[in-house]
Amino acid sequence: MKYDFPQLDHKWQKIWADSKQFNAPTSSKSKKYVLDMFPYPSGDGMHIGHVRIYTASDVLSKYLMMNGHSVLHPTGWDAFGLPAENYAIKHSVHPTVSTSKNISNIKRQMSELGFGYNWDREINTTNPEYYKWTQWIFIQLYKAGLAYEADVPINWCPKDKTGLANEEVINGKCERCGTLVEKRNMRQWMLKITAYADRLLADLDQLDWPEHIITMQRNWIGKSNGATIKFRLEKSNQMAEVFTTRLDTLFGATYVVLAPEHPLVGSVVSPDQRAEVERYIKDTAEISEFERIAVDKPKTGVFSGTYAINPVNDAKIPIWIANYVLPHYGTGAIMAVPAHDERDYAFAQKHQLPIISVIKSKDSEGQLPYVGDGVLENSGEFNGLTVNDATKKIVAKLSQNHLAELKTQYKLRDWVFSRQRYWGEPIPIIHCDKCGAVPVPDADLPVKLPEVEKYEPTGTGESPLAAISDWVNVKCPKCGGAAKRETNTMPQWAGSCWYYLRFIDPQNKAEFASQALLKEWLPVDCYLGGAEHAVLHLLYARFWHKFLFDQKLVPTSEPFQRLESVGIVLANAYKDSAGRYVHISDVVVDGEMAFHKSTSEVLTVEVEKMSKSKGNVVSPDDVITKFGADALRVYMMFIGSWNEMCSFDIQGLQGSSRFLYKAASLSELLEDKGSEQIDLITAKSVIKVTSDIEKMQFNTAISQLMIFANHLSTLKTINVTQYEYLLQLLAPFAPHLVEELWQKIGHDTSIFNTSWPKIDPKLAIDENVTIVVQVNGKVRSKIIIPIHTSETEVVTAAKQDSKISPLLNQGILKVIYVPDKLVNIVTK
Ligand code: ANZ
Ligand code: ZN
Repeated sequence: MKYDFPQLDHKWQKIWADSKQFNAPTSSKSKKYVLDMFPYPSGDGMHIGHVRIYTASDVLSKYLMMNGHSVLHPTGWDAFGLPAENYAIKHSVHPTVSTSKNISNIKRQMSELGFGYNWDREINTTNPEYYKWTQWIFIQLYKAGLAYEADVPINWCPKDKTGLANEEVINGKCERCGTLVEKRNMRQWMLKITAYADRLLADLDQLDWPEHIITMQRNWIGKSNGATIKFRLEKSNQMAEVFTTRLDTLFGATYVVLAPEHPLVGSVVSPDQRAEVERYIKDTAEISEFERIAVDKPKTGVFSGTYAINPVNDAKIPIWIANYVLPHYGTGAIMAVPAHDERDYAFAQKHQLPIISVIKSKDSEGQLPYVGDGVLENSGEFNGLTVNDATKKIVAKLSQNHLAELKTQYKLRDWVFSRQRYWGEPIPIIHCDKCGAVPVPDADLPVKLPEVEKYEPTGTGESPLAAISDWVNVKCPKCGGAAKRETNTMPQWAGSCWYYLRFIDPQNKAEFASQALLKEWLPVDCYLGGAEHAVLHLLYARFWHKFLFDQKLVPTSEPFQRLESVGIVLANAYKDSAGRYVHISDVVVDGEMAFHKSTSEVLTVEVEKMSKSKGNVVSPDDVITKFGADALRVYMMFIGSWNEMCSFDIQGLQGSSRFLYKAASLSELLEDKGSEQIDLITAKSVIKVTSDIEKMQFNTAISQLMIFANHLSTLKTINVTQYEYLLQLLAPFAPHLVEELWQKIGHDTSIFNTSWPKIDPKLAIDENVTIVVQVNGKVRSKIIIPIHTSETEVVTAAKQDSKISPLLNQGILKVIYVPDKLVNIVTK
């Protein structure tokens, strides 16, 4: 039997589209909101990683529909961002042109994979009707004091006259022209995400999210409970304030470190050390924060020439300047305790500074640094106290003189929200000399992104928008005087901060979404995507959502109740003897061996991330043409546990394709007028596939379907009922082929209008247990019975047992029952 896959696929795709089979639900009764992270419309189309995510959300949606739910399963386009702008600069094509071309390509791919999105809810973040509301939300943030302007230091190239991202600075030089980069304070729009730090942290507990993503958010927010302590400077009345989470180790502080950027550096440095300190600061100015604090990097620093006084014991300790202390965390200064901190220990060893152990425990014997728990030593009056008690007592003592204060510190910083770029949402603010920053009135939204001739930065470091004077110059909405528009745009993360809200009410002209509809559909029940967004999109969206919740504009305090994160898809990369990568289309695989197609050279194989340079990118289009959409869908769900990394392998794909052929060929073995008898494997398959899909364990669901199909293939004839179960269970995974077979066996409506099979769980039980039967505590018999049989049934069976019933003539006093194990009958 042969199926003409592209043709069969297209036939059903057209039928579904015409009948709006998978379109928007009208009622939210028994709703499920299934969302996948909407794509950026890249020129390369969808990659296999997308296919893995979107197939899963599609399987889940189709499954939920067959279970009677109203399923909201929309998608759209996260279309602002640098790639489109860079493409525009290079090819002089307006970003809207390339974006819409890319969108129609990905849309074609999605349709060819049989994805049942609610296309009448499609949104595009670059559409003015959409970003009108992105701007409106920004204005609400501004009015609430959560959007503000500030001067913050950024990397600046004096030759290109533009700001650079950290990633664009290579060894302190501009990546493009090689000029030394300067730090420059630049006016930026900031969002006060730190105001939500505590709630963003606390509410993680109420989410059904993967533990590793929760941990990443927790670490990124980085709450530390500690204290600030003041160290008097020996030669002045000034104080150096440090932040520590280990107040208990104060007696072990053998030096103080200031970040090179610390404002006190100028005044603490002694005249004879000045030159050396200045040299150090200059030499280390360009090192990234990441390298500065890495535990395995050498710890550099320089002595300031002066001393500080430890407030707890008046010890005189040296002040050092070192870049392993960061300027924007805590107070930008630390007390260093080399005996109990790894970085301080490495530094003290390198610069021969004293190391005093102040915490001891059984496990610490002779081990430095010792970072664990214990009791205090070498700490005067506090010796013998536990870490906790000592902390309390030391705070109490020092706070009398205002030298210490408990303090909670977060790693999270406010969000730099402006970009000096063209392809983003204009920030809807007007600057007036008289009135200051004035938000654009609602009636004037959206502030449309104007057409420009050049997308490149203007050379003033401002966005290209600054060059369009008739756009920039406006009247102040407040006083009517001459004013100028803000020319910075929003970062690419803005549009995705609230898109899941717009899907609920995409055409609404009066509000970003109606309150009634939001109440019906929120929260998103299941959100699927990649872990790379763990602390970017997923944190930003939670922040906006909580703000909207506070404004009483959304009914829930969290947007995404359950999150599932996909594992990345690797693939074989082939190398020839010279170590060059060979493109997969030039590789012939024969069993365990791989050869070059034209030279027949034997190739070596390694599993690697897909990339163009390694020649191992698998194109979904190629696979679909050769094997059909269903084989790819089934394979992507079968390839391994969905949350874990997996490796694409053409032989595995062929296996999935064979499985589909087998499932199809079974339709030849159907009984004319079948019985409705359900056998054990059928029953077990219904139970297992159902619970596996609920748990997103698609690979084991497919294994079970394979067992099921194999089983049916061993029968001489198959009753229709059992085969229909197979097709229904397979439908979410292989919708095209299944619809075809469903039609072939005599149905004239879609299989997706049928209800998901339900089975009495008892029919799926094949395990028996041996139950010991006692009479008055003595073992008299054993009975074998299906596991989990009810108490009444077990006891009845025990009483009727041939060895037992003769013993019960006096009548029964009571029965003791231990499930699946024992019945003890006590007679009168
Ligand atoms: C003394 C001490 C003793 C410390 C000890 C640790 C262990 P978290 O948990 O990340 O908040 N620190 C404080 N500010 C810093 C800065 N700006 N740059 C680099 N390091 C800084 O870490 C808090 C600890 O990190 C603080 O507690 C401080 O070192 C250091 F046995 O103080 B600790
Ligand atoms: Zn004004």
